[in-house]
Amino acid sequence: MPMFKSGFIAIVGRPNVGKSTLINSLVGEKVAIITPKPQTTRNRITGIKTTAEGQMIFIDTPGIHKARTLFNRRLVDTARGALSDADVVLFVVSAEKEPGNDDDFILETLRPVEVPVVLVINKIDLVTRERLLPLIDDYRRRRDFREVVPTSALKGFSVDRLERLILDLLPEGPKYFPDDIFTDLPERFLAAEMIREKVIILTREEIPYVTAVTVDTFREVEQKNLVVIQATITVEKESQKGILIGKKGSMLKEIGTKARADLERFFNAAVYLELFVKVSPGWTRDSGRLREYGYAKD
Ligand SMILES: Nc1nc2c(ncn2[C@@H]2O[C@H](COP(=O)(O)OP(=O)(O)OP(=O)(O)O)[C@@H](O)[C@H]2O)c(=O)[nH]1
Ligand SMILES: [Mg+2]
Repeated sequence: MPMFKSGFIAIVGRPNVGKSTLINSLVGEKVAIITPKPQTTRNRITGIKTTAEGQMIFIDTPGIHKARTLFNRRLVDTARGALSDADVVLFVVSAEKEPGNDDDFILETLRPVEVPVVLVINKIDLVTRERLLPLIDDYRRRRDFREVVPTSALKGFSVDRLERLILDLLPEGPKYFPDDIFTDLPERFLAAEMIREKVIILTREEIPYVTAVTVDTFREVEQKNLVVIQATITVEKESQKGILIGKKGSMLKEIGTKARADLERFFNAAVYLELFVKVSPGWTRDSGRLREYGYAKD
């Protein structure tokens, strides 16, 4: 019998390059939220894919950048923390962008990493072949990557090829999770993330970056195939609370409607969703409250 392989695959890169889109595409389920705005992901997101040959435990991470604020430093620490457990690292970059300071900073972070590092050049649907080849050379000059795989996580180009490569690189190992499990994240967390995704998509300026979502109630009513969710959206200022609620509650209603549709699909049940908005002045600069909202050091 061929041996079974398993291990952890850390997905790292600058904000907005498509790491979360890639994990969802690799796993075949939406485990990570995706928005057009940078710094969407704030935690380690696990996505598990099991095949006859092996079990791949993907870890999506916050975008790594030269962070100045306490909150952003926490996010970067979370991302770097995922590297220590990894058997394979996917360094994801965008084909649209020249390698920048943040990429060099990430390469610096990756320098001591001894496990295979694969360069994933994502968003190739946005560039021509003429543009891609010099970009590959440019990155190759910065590190001797185990492999370079151009992908489009959005369109699904070369995601199969990447999976094949990962299985080849993983060590022999046990099946850590049952076949049908695709994440180990708690349902409450997944629900909070789906709500946060809608807030980021529907709001502007600083609002996405000062919003935390916590689920206060998550109750399954099995006889009715219903899930009751009460969640609090926290912002830093009264004015931001006003924007989130909107005229006659219109914004909060839209967030609720869109989140509920996603939650119903995800939990395959009817969802009763109730949202509250709270002001917690300066929470993004306060280590105690960062921890309270789920952004502690791992
Ligand atoms: N055209 C194109 N867009 C993509 C591709 N992959 C991701 N995107 C888009 O890029 C944006 C960011 O995608 P995410 O997956 O949230 O990026 P991320 O790297 O996880 O971002 P952070 O969590 O903020 O670090 C979204 O609008 C995606 O739809 C791709 O292959 N092609
Ligand atoms: Mg992300």
